[in-house]
Amino acid sequence: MKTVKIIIIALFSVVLGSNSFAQMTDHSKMDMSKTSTDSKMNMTSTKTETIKVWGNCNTCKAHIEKAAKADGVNKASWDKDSKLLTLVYDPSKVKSDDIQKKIAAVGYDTEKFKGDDKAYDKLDACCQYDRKK
Ligand SMILES: [Cu+2]
Repeated sequence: MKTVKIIIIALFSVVLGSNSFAQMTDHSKMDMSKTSTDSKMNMTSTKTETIKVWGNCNTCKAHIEKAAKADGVNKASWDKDSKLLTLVYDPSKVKSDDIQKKIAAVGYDTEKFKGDDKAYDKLDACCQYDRKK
């Protein structure tokens, strides 16, 4: 009878022990999945967008990319042949419209905004692109 009691107690403690162990494991699993979800959210929080920006040459490219670089903009790359600006940015930090406004302010037309006239007039002759109508 004594042995049976000991066995029951032993079994009980094993069950209890494994239970609490299982709980701990669950906890660490939850924490891990939470962390991985968070980092996934961080990864998907950058947005890639392609915007048409009018311009001619490599000087334009330098102007456009410099104007596009801002807080929250990870990448700004303009292609003079396709006239497409590829932006990789964090939409929680910066808006596409604001980036385009900055580009327009240095004289370049974008899809949404017309380049500033005074800034355009000051551009090098090679950069006087055919303006958006
Ligand atoms: Cu140019």
